[in-house]
Amino acid sequence: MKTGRIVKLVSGVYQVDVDGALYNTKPRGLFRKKKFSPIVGDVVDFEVENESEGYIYHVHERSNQLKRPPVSNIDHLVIVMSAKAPDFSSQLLDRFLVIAHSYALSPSIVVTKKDLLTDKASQDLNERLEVYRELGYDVEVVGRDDAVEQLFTNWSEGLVVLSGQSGVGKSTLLNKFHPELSLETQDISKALNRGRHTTRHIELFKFEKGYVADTPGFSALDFDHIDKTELKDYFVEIEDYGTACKFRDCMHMKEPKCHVKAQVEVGAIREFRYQHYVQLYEELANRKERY
Ligand SMILES: Nc1nc2c(ncn2[C@@H]2O[C@H](COP(=O)(O)OP(=O)(O)OP(=O)(O)O)[C@@H](O)[C@H]2O)c(=O)[nH]1
Ligand SMILES: [Mg+2]
Ligand SMILES: [Zn+2]
Repeated sequence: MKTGRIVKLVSGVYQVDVDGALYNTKPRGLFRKKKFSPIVGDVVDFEVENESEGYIYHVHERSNQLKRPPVSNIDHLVIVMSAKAPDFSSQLLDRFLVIAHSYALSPSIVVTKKDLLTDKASQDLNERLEVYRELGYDVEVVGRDDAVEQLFTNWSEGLVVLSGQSGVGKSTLLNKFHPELSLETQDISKALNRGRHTTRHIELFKFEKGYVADTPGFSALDFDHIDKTELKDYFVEIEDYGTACKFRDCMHMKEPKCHVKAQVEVGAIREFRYQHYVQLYEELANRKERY
């Protein structure tokens, strides 16, 4: 018996890493009966067969799990946005943050392509990002020629997952830090035309002390698991101030004596953050239930 971590899934075969040795394994039939599948990131026990093959018979309990792409036991989620091409959008960032919080992950934020901004635009962006720093997020801004070692030192252990829209430069960041990876990157115009990610599957890359993965971004489907009543908990300041509303189950929409709306009025909660909350709340309330 051996224990290792699933680093890759290719046509039903799970590649498991045990201290640098790779095994091609398959799950035992018992998982199928339970409608349970192992996913990348899982720590598994398996029986070795034919030296480098094996059968998974036990999956260790997951500390967390992203649904799309399926990956588990994430230690650090990094949301990557670009300053330009595609343009920075706080609405998109807020959606990524909601998804991260819905999986109980505390994300950090990296904004790339600073070099494409004029000084003025760079200053404006910094002001917009200051809001997120005040909310407690770690925000870093990098350009093409900036060193990124510093960025990654905080994330050198455990499993680090980079997530973000296509073309923001996730693979480029990883290549800078680990040139030996030589991940495929793509001209942004081509990426947008194709409408899909250059990076399409999830794979964990192993380093001295941990793993790192580059994933495709989220889509609208990724809000499926979020109930509209829990959305308020995923905007940190709304959750904070919300405890002082008159009604315990206040959704901060049209309720009277809403402390959140009062804080928006006085500017303690940014208007744009509240608007993003309201928009998303309405989308979740109006979506068609799928069975
Ligand atoms: N000017 C500039 N271009 C960058 C920077 N980072 C990435 N790029 C370019 O942006 C394009 C897309 O980068 P990728 O690393 O492929 O983006 P990705 O996030 O991995 O995209 P997907 O794999 O499609 O999800 C490439 O042409 C990169 O060279 C940067 O800091 N500055
Ligand atoms: Mg990529
Ligand atoms: Zn309220």
